[in-house]
Amino acid sequence: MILIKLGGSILTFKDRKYSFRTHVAERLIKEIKNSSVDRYVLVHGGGSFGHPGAQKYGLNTTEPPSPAEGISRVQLDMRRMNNHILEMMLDQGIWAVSMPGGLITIFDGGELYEIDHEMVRRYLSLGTVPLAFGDVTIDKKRGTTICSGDDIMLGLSDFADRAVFVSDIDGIYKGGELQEEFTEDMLPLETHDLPNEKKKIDVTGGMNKKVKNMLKISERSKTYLVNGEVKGRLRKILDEEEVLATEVIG
Ligand code: IP8
Repeated sequence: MILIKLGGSILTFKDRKYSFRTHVAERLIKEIKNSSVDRYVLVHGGGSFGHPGAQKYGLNTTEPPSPAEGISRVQLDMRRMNNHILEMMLDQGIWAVSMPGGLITIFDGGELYEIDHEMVRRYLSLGTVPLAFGDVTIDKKRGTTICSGDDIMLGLSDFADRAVFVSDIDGIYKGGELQEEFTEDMLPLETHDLPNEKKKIDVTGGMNKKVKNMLKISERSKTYLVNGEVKGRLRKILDEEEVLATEVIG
């Protein structure tokens, strides 16, 4: 099984609320379809659908209680985004099933505590494509928290062969240089290592947190970061062809 995450930064313009990048999303779904990969889970992030509301209602803070209105509204925003992708997949004959992060996970103090592997496995075995996404979820200590797409990637990585993160950068940079391979000793990343970072609202922690998470995933499955803005790169990495990307090695 392959895990593919389409980041919110590629699916939306992060500084314009609810701006879904239909053409980019359609192309990326086609690239997956045209690749040789047939057993996969697709995960997506929140971008300008999930993050502004999560920030507005303080859903990713340790301060209880999370306002019921915020839980409800941010879940709606994420389901709206998810529906765009779900419809696109169905239009291309990919039989995806929606799996809200809020219904397949439980958190404890902001950390993933449990993820419903069985649900994911059973849908996979029916020949469908689980389409999971970042969401508001239940937290044993805080009441609720934000489950990011990256948390879902980590949670499912123990039965994945490969994990591919699709972003809007060519890979991970260190000291101005794109790294073909990234290892733990290269942390932390500094601001100048993060080309697009500053403009964006990201309630789930920024690039250092993402890379740390990828390092953990890479202990279980081969892990890559690839630029989805450039046509063909996602298809190539899925087909294990030579392509510009970073392999994260934990
Ligand atoms: O963009 C965040 O998911 P991410 C989901 O993968 C929400 O961190 C609701 C902000």
